[in-house]
Amino acid sequence: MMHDTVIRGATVVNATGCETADVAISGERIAAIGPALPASGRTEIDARGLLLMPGGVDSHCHIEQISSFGILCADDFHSATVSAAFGGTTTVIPFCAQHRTDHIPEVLADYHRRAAEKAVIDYGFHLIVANPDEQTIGTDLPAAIETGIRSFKIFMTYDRMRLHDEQILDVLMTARRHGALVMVHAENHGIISWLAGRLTGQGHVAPRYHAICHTRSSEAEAINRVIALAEVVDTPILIVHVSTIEGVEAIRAARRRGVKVYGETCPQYLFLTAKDIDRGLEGAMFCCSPPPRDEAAQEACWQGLKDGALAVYSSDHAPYRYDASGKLPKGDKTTFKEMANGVPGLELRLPLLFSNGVATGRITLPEFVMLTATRHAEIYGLPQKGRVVVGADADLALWDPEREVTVDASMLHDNTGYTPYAGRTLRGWPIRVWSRGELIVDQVAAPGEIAAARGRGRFLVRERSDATVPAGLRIPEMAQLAQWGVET
Ligand code: DUC
Ligand code: ZN
Ligand code: ZN
Repeated sequence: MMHDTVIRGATVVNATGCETADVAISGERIAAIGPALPASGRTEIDARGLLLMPGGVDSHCHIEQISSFGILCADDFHSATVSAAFGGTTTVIPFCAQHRTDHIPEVLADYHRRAAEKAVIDYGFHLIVANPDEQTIGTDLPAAIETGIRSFKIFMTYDRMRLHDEQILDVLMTARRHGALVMVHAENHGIISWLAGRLTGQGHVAPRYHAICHTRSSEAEAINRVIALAEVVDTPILIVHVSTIEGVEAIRAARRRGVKVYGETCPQYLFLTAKDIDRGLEGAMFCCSPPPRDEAAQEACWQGLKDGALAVYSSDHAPYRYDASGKLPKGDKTTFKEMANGVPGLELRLPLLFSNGVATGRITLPEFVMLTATRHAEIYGLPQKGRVVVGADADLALWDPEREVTVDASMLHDNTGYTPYAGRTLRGWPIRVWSRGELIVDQVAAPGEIAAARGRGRFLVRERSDATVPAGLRIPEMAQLAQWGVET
């Protein structure tokens, strides 16, 4: 029997451990794994000295999305997925964004159409819920779940997106009933908008004030509040883009009580600080929400990733150009309240963590795979992704752990036009990437070329995952109601 491809002698890395083995691909799947596989491949690759890992799963990125300010981000489904592939990521889960007056079925149809035309790797969707009215709660969310969109994002801040506590409870209850995960942007709206109003009123409009308004306490308060809400209805939640010591600790403490709350952090909270924002107008290129903090917060995020308080490491790729289309709608008169919020990170997510985590000994190779691929697949219901096992999709990245690359925006494939990580030298780089058995990036034979047709990426119908199953913990009042036979 002949395989399509056999990759020989790499160190194969899974979240469960490493082994030296050959890996055979037939069609779209991994067909065999073992030492010295007897069958040959039409293509044979000598991968001794290299690492073969599951392609990354990036469960938090913004692609061709219109922000609540009406700004379209810089990447479409083609540029974003090409960029992801070059960075060793083979699955993305971006957002379909409902704005307050939008009808969800139309929003979904629109994102589906655009992604199907352009994506070069597989993708799922989360749905941003900005208007949880009866139609949304009773009909549209259950219908979206039926089609494999098993996660929603909600906001506790932003005038045009935020939900009140009662609305959050409605969304949580719907997720509980139908088996979906609620992702939460947790920041206290009042603190941020009150401080921003006072500062802009006094003419303090530079990007550095963005990091001041989004206080650490605003993140901590909102995380604690949404955990309390989730406990009322015993519904799992995932806090996205956690940036503070206090936020990590709130999640850790809740998890110790048995609450099912997952945390996520992102490159900007491990590798940037508020000092990066404090450089005049150019600080806009480092502005995201929540903002990067300080070295102690970076340390807390690393610790959270190590001990499980933070379950996943995602890019939160939110690409906006440093011009009137994104960061500077009013040129050099733009205030920090008017800039688009977000930084790019799809392509460098994995190399940054590899270089600063694995190459420095902070995390192990299996932890790297767990944080960048396997846990995303587990939490978001993608059993065919995130693992190098027989029968899984052949989504693979072959890494050269010694390759050194000095980052420059011109070598990246997204449309942002800058990177917050320019000038850093990273060690470890993905040199070949397969998506469902197709070699789509080959930095050895065809450096810089993408060998993937527009639209080859497939929509992933996601399954219900264990992460969505309620913990079975009742707060005393809800337990009392249950005893009295009162339905909630
Ligand atoms: N939240 C995100 O997840 N990304 C960009 C901006 C924001 O508020
Ligand atoms: Zn957010
Ligand atoms: Zn985001």
